[in-house]
Amino acid sequence: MTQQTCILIGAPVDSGKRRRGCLMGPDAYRTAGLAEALRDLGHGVQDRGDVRPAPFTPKPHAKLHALEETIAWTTALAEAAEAGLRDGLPIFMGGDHALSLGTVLGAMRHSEAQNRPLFVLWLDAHSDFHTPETTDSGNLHGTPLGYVTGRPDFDGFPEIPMPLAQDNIAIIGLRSVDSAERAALQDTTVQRVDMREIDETGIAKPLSGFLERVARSNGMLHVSLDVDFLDPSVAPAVGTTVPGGATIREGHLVMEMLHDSGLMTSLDLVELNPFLDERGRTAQVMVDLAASALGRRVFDRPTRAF
Ligand code: B3U
Ligand code: MN
Ligand code: MN
Repeated sequence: MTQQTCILIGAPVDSGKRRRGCLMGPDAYRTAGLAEALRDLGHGVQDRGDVRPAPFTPKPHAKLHALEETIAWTTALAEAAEAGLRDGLPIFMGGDHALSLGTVLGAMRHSEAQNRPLFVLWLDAHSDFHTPETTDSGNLHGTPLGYVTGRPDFDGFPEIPMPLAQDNIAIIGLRSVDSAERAALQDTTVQRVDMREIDETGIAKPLSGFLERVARSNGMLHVSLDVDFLDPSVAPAVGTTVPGGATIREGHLVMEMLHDSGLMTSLDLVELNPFLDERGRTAQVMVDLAASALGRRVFDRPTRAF
C-alpha cells in the first residue's frame, strides 16, 4: 500500500448556518482517534492544529448569516489547503460545509500551479449550488459549489482563479435540492447522482464512471464528505437530517473505491455536530470512513485499474 503523509487540519467553521456546534468537530475527530487510525495503516500523520479565520468585522446583513466571518474563513482555509497540498494529503476536520469555500479554492490554486485539472467529488444530500442571491435560508454552507464554479454574486470573497469545470464535478447522494439549485444545475454538465439512481444502479457504477474520467485526465481529486450523505439513522450528529441517505456499506464502498483508485489528493469531513451526537458514534463512523479511504480493509484483493 502506498504510504501517504496525511496532514490533519482542524477547520472549526460554524458560520455557514445558524445552528451551532460544528466548531467542536475537529476535537471530536481527534478524540475518536483519526490520527491513530491513519498511523495504524502505516501513513505518516501530522496534526497542524486548528486554522483561525483571517481578521474580520461582522456587519448585520438582511439575509446572509455571518457573511464576513465566512469570507474570513475562506481566505484562511484556502491558504491552509494550498500549503497542505504542497506537503501531503490534507484532511480537513470540519466544521460546517462553508469550509469548502476555502478548501476547494486552495485546491484549485494548487492544481493550477501543478498544471493538472482539479476534480471534485461531493458526497452530500444537498447540492450546495446556491449563490448568495439564490439562497432562501441565507446559510452559506449551501453555496460552495456555486462559488467554485464561478456563479455570480460572491462579492467580497477571494477571486476564483479559473472556475472549476462543471464536467469535473460529481455530486452523489442527492435527496434535498432547492428549486433554484435544481433549475441552475439542470443547465450544467455536473454529474448528479440522486438516491434513486443509487437505488436503481448501485453506487459503484456512477462513481467508477467519474473516477475513470479523473484518471484519464491525470486529475487531482478533492473529496468533500458531508455527514448527511449518510442516513441519519447511522449518522445522527448533523443539523440537517434528511432521511433516505446512504448506508454504512455504501459509504465504505465509496471510500474503498477511492482508495483503490489512488486518485484522492485532499479530503473534507464536514457538518459533524458533536453537540447532537450519541456517545460519539457519528464521529466514529466518519473516522472509519476516512480510514477506508486511506486503505483500511479486511482482505487484500486485486485492485481495479481506473
Ligand atoms: N439547500 C438548503 C439546505 C441545506 C444545504 N446544505 C445543508 N442544508 N446542509 C440551504 O439552506 O441552502
Ligand atoms: Mn453540504
Ligand atoms: Mn448536506
